[in-house]
Amino acid sequence: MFSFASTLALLPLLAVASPQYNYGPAPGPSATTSTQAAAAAPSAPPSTSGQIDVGAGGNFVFSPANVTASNGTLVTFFFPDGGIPHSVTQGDFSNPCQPIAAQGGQNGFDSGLQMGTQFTLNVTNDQIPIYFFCKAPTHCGLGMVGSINAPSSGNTFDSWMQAALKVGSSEKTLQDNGPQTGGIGAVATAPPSASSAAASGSSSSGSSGSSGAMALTASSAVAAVFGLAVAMTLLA
Ligand SMILES: *[C@@H]1O[C@H](CO)[C@@H](O)[C@H](O)[C@H]1NC(C)=O
Ligand SMILES: *[C@@H]1O[C@H](CO)[C@@H](O)[C@H](O)[C@H]1NC(C)=O
Ligand SMILES: *[C@@H]1O[C@H](CO)[C@@H](O)[C@H](O)[C@H]1NC(C)=O
Ligand SMILES: [Cu+2]
Repeated sequence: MFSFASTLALLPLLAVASPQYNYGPAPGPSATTSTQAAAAAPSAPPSTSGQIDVGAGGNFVFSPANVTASNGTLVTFFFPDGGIPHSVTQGDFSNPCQPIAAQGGQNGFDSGLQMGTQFTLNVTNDQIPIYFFCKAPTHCGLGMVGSINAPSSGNTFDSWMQAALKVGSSEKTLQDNGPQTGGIGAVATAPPSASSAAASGSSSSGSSGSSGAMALTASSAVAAVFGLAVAMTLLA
């Protein structure tokens, strides 16, 4: 008979070994505990109809990181006002952690490195996936990436994240050329402006996406319970 004590001993192992999605925080020593995530969670006002708000920063995440937005929807990124600058830079699925090449004379959007500002995109073609990343050194390779209208198979948000994590520490340091308006599939019509969210405290967004530290923590708990159930079934 399988003892309760040895089941308990297995728990941490099972939690680590169980499959779980990694929508927001990068794996690794810097992003696995909820206390760290809570201390640095990116914040943005709640989203409303036609307006999606994304926290851009904190523990190297966009929150929510995978959003769905139809034509004319505004997606506003809020950069935290402290310490580490971040960017929202349009990327290319086939070339992670590098700015997308211009298409037909149109460059990708790029907020440039920012702190305490907000940057808004207007979705102009909801039929194409839009991928973005943070160009601050090492952030993309740590998984600071996001998508708008990524497909549910093929070039998904998950595979975009995995591609960035694969670049990892070999990420090339990018030059910051300041804000670039325009964009492909979503356009910035203005450079970043002073953030209206600065005074709103630390309310954490994430209502319209499956990303963020809380989702990760919850999925870890589910994975641990699931792992225990599987182990007891196998060992019974
Ligand atoms: C977003 O872009 C569409 C199409 O170009 C335009 O009609 C709309 O006015 C824009 N929305 C805002 C708030 O600028
Ligand atoms: C959104 O706009 C693009 C570009 O004009 C167009 O190709 C696409 O069909 C529009 N999407 C919908 C749902 O109408
Ligand atoms: C990301 O959002 C798209 C819709 O924009 C959805 O089809 C896809 O399943 C989402 N992916 C994840 C991993 O949540
Ligand atoms: Cu960043």
